[in-house]
Amino acid sequence: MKSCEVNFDGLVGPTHNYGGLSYGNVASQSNSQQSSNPKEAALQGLAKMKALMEMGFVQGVLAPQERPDVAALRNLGFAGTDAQVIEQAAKQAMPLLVASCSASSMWVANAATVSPSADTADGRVHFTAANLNCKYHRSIEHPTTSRVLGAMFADQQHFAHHAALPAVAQFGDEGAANHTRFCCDYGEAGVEFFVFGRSAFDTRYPSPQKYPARQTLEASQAVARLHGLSEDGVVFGQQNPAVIDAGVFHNDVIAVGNGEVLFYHEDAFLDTEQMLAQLQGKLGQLGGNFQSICVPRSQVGVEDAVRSYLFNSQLLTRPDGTMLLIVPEECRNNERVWQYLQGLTASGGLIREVNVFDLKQSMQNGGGPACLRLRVALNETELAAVNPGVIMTPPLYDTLTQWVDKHYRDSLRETDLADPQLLLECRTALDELTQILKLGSVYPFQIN
Ligand code: SUG
Repeated sequence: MKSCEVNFDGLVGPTHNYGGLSYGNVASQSNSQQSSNPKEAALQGLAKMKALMEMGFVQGVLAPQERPDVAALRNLGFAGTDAQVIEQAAKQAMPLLVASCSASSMWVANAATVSPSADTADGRVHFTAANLNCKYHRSIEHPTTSRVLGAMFADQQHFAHHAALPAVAQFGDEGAANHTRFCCDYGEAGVEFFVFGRSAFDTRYPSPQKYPARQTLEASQAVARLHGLSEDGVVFGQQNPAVIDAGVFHNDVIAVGNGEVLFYHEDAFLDTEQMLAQLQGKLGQLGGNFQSICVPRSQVGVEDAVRSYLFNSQLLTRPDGTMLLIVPEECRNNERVWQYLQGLTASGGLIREVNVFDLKQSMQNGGGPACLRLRVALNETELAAVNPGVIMTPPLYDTLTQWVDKHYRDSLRETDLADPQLLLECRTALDELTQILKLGSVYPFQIN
């Protein structure tokens, strides 16, 4: 049976703004308080989805969340009508209002960890929503994420959904941003590579000194157990704490993998040789030929990697088996990175082509091409069981761009977040979106 990897991209929500909410994420911190353009952000994301669809890849779309999250503000003690809740929060605790307005659910690589059916004990595709508990503004995403994923992948014969792990730092889980799968064919068993930043219970593992390590070993292990993965099909590796301190808050900022290939920076991991040997050995057992492409620090330093988001790229397999790298514009603007990429594609290796996308609105909050997509490998039967409303088609692209044009503002600043009208605009837009994507009722304002 034919299988493929589907990229479900997060649609940027109407409240996209630069809140400076992510300590340890250099772009989020340095663009704090800038004026954002939600309309442009959403259109940039849609342009990427359209381009991939036109290249022949199956492309899906993942809906944004209801913001401001009035229910979250109520849980923090603000009361009255929705407008009063927003007004009080703006007056008494602006940082909480800003957090409740974040459109961060757009970075769907953090929505969940996904294991394809070929890897799992019960032969279903497994999803675990990420608790994202390192940052308050992201920790409020998972209940809606679970409902949206449930509406997209509703057929229980093929899809299994797990609730987010316990919401404590010891089980900090950031989803697929720290998870890569290697395989010969998407429909065959593969090796799932979980990368963690620290261990919560075992002091032998080092931790970063400055910035938080968001993913714990124990969270990754729990996800592997929940998904029913076999020991032979799993490798755990640790991120180099020094790169976390240099701004690599997720592993997908310093490495990306697909098929039999891992593209990574020399400084990305601890015990790199041993980890590569495990990946090679386990994929070898499955008949695969693991290959790694290491970018040496002499050619691209960690700082350039973080600034350009070279590794937050999408590594896609073309029909002829060669690979294509989808990178953000910032890679072309960085001389050393661009020179490296020119050399890479000219070398006759597996990666033959680099495509550049303007995702500046998302990039300014630390979200590149890979952050914006959640990968789900599906066989033909499973693909047919996905809610067809979320699969990108030329008419859906047109409908969504018109929807964005109609509902989104082209400028948003912190003071605008206190406007109760923004909540109404957001709800009106999302209500229409659930009809466009045929999701049913998934938002708090629709179900309470
Ligand atoms: O969690 N930025 C996100 C970026 C997530 C990128 N995802 C991956 N690497 N997969 C984060 O730090 C910034 C929001 C603000 O500051 O307004 C933010 O949440």
